[in-house]
Amino acid sequence: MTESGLAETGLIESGPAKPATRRLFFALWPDDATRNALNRTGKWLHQHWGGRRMRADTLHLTLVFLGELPAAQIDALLQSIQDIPIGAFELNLDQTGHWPHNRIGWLGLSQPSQTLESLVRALRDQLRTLDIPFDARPHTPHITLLRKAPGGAAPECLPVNWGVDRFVLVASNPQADGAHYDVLQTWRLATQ
Ligand code: 2AM
Repeated sequence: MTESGLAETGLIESGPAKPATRRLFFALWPDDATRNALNRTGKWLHQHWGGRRMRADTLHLTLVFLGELPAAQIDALLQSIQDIPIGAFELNLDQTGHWPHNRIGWLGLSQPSQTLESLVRALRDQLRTLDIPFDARPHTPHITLLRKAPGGAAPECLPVNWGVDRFVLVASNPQADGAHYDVLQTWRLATQ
């Protein structure tokens, strides 16, 4: 009898159930200095806009949101995503904002970044080729710093400069204190 068959009969103890799907997204994941700077901006915005601050270890910029993917397909996805021929680049995060419809307080860009858009486009192209569904709505680059924030007048904010040299695939684990994120794999961008 197979192990799972034995588990069903109660002859052996089964381990913790593995999730059938995982909630995934590609993201830019900050280095420690950038994370600290983003977290400082989060604290500052929180003083003005209230709400719930995102934990420092969760701060990221989503590139492509995949949503739930069968766990059995994740290894194939990790092996299939190819390096992207885009060099490391700088993001000047100089724009704060608050969206009343979902009460998110965020940090983003006053000027679009062509390189960031190319990176998102290249990832989307690969996912289409692999026939993996994703959220294809227009990409609005932002780092969520506050949730459930009432908002208010926008305070002056120091910009955060982020030297981007990699992107990651992340799995989200919902928990009582908010989502925890596992970085499953990192792809480096070419340094000049
Ligand atoms: P948000 O911070 O604006 O909510 C994990 O949920 C990450 O994916 C978050 O950064 C979230 O953005 C982003 N995301 C993008 N599209 C999403 C969607 N359709 N549902 C949930 N999260 C989404």
